[in-house]
Amino acid sequence: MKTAMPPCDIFSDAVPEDLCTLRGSSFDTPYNFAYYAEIDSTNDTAKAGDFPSQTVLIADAQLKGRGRYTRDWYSPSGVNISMSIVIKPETPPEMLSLMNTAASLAVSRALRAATGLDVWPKWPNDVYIGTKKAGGILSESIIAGGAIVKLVIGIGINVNTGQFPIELKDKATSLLIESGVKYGRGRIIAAILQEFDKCRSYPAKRLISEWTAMSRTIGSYVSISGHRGIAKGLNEDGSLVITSENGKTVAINTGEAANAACR
Ligand code: BTX
Repeated sequence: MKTAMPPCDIFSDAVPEDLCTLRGSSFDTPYNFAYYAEIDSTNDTAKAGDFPSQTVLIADAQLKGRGRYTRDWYSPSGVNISMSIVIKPETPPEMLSLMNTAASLAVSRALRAATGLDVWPKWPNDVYIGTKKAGGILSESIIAGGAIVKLVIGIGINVNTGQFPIELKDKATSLLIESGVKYGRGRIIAAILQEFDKCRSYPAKRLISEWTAMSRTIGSYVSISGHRGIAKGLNEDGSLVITSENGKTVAINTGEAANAACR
C-alpha cells in the first residue's frame, strides 16, 4: 500500500467546491472530516490510522478502492463519494453484523430523499437504483483482546459518473445517469450521516423491518453460496433466511444475492 498523503481538513482550499457544504453552519454534526485528494482506499487508511471516533475520511479519488473479498471498487476522481466512517464503539459484536443493514438503509433513504429515484438496499451490502448497482458498503472491524476496538464503515456511491468502464457498463449506474442531474456530494454525505445515526440507534427489530420494507431482496428468488430459493427475511444477526427449493430453511451470513429479481 502506498503511504497516504496526510489529509486536509474540511476548511482547506484543496477541498472541492461541492464538498464545502460539509462546513456549513446549517449542518450540525458530531462528525469530523478528513479530506484526501487521492488515496489508495479510505477503508485501508481508516483501519491503519489513529483517527478519533466519528471521523469521516473522504477521498476525491481512490486508486485501490476495494469491495468485498478481493474485488475492486471503481472510484474515479472528482465525481463520486468514497468515504469511511470510523467509530470506536462500545458496539456489541452482534451489532456489527447489522452495520451493513444500517448503512445500506441510511444510504438508500438519503439518496431517495435527495433524488426521488427508485433507490433500494440489496442484501447484504449493495445500494441499487432499479436493476443496477449505484453504491456499496464495506464494513470492517479491528479486534483487540477479543473486543471490537474500531469499526470502519466504507461507503461508495456513484454520484456524478457519466460513464463506466466496459466491464461495469451493464450492471452499474449513477445518480447522474438515472436523473440527468449533477448532485453536490457534500449535501448527500450530510444526509447519509444523519440517516446513519438514526438507523444505527434503532433496535434490531425496527432496523430489520424498515430495511425489509425498502429492499427487494426479500420475497425474491435468490441464488447465494450454493443455496437457491425465496428470500424470506433477515435474522437479528443480519443473516438472510431463505427457503430452498428442497423446502429447507437456511440462514446465510454472507454471499452475493445473485439473480435477486425485482418486485
Ligand atoms: P462488492 O464486493 O459487493 O462489489 C464489488 C463489485 O462491484 C466489483 O467486483 C464490480 O463488479 C462491481 N463494481 C466495482 N466498482 C463499482 C462501482 N463504482 N459501481 C458499481 N459496481 C461496481 C461493494 O463491494 C462495496 C464497495 C465499497 C466501496 C467503498 S468506497 C469507500 C471505501 N473504501 C474502499 O476501499 N471501499 C469502500
